[in-house]
Amino acid sequence: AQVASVPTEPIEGQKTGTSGLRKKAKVFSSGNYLANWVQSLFNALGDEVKGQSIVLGGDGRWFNKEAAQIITKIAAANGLKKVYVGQDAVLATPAASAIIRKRGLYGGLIMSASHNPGGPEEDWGIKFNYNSGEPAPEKITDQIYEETKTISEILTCPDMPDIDLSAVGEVQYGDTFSVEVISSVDDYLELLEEVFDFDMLRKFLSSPKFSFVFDALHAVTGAYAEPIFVEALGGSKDSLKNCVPKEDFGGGHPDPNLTYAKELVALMFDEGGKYDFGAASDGDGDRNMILGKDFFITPSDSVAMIAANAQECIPYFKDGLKGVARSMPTSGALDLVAAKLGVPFFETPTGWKFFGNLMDAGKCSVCGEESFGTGGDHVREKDGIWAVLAWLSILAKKNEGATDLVTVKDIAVQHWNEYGRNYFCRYDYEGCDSDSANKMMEHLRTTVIPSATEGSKMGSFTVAKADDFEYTDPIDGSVASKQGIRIVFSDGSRIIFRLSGTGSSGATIRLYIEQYEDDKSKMLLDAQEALKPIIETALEVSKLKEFTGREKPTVIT
Ligand code: VG1
Ligand code: CO
Repeated sequence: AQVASVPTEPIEGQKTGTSGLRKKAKVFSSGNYLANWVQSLFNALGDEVKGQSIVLGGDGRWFNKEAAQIITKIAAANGLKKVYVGQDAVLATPAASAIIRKRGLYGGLIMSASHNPGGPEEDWGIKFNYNSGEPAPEKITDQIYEETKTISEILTCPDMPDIDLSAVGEVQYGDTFSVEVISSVDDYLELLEEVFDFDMLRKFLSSPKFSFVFDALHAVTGAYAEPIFVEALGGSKDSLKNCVPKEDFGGGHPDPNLTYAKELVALMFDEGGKYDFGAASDGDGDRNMILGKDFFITPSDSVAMIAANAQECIPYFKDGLKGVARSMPTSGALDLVAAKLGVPFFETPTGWKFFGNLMDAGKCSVCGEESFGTGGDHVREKDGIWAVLAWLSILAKKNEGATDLVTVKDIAVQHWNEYGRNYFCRYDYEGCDSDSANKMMEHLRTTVIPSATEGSKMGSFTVAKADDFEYTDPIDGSVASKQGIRIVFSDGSRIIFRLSGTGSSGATIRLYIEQYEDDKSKMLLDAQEALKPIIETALEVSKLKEFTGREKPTVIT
């Protein structure tokens, strides 16, 4: 195809956040906004990307199909050899990661703003994943941002016909470029079949004593739920809720937590709960929420419980775990499991990109974040359906030979009795004024941290240390600083403040609270009750109300 150079000018603010570039869909879909970023990406990658193959797909939100046409034409003009596209431009984030790894691709582009709402009035996003399937490291995202500041032309192939995204198969454009539309599901499902014991799962899902429900929140895992839970695992179709993906996610907020997954929460909690197991996933299929009957598993506990049971219940881990990792704000439940298993443990900044190096180096098998992200080293992204299958595997195994159903709650309570319980919760203050939020962080950094010396008192707590979290990657030595204000107390309780890096406007303050309890009589308290004193202390020292005018968080998870 004929290459054309289209003049353009830099657009401000095209800086990658925690997970790709996210803005209002209106912004992305107007003028050269998307094209500028994509061209900047190829400029940043330089000669290395020429002649290479990438994968392209997304979470099915509004503008993805048009974006796929724009991106493919720019890819062709920039000398790529081939673009694999998920059918209908659909690929869950972990599926894209799986495809990069399986097919040995140079990388991939994922069109998603994840759990942010979709539609013409809502959010859009894009990110680049590199050759082991991992979100691009900061070295690359920083370079892309530099390129966006000086970009002057976009290379594209305006005469190239649009791809038929619905037809699986390869189409050649000229001598040097082709596009292959591939199944959104096949590669990913094959990988899951290698990781888990599908025979065991099939048997368990058909057992009359067990019932489950999966809610795709009208988002991308809707495209995966039937082929995986029903066709491959023999589950009932009635178990699938909201599994027809929609461009606006049915007007909802595709975030699997107790606030936004209302329908599922009602099914699992009202009148004592209708199902034994319930799960949901987010916009792009990398997050998960795990529920038992009338019972919530916090993501921080989930990763710890999966790690503790992995070797026994999941064939992929039959030789044991190489190591485990969690993001800094995630509770210390996983640390206790790592110590018991005697495996290496890592604490990384928020965002999945920091786990990739550890996994590539063979130092981490299972990792997780408090933000409903859990995963293993079968891919380099968090993986919602993987987490669901991990929990189903634990349940299936524990129920082998059992007369009464061993429940999600039974597994959790047994875990807490063994390790103690890390009570945890997160308060989100969404849509704050950016200046006020920054001022509060500055207050914490310059006033609170310096005065929080070892042994000093904060409310009824004694400070052990306070800092602004900094991470040195043990593999490549790169340093990420200012990753969250952390106040750790002598009993291991923690207060953490950070600003979100995934929003499309304003500022979101996240407050994370953790308190450890090993008194066996206190394993089943209400988390909000158990954490009340420390939450009050956090709000007091941060002066959050004064700075933001907010009486209450918008979301509690
Ligand atoms: C949030 C979460 C973080 C997660 C990120 C991407 O980031 O806190 O743990 O990795 O979203 O998840 P932030 O910067 O807003 O706190 V997803 O499912 O939106 O790709
Ligand atoms: Co997501």
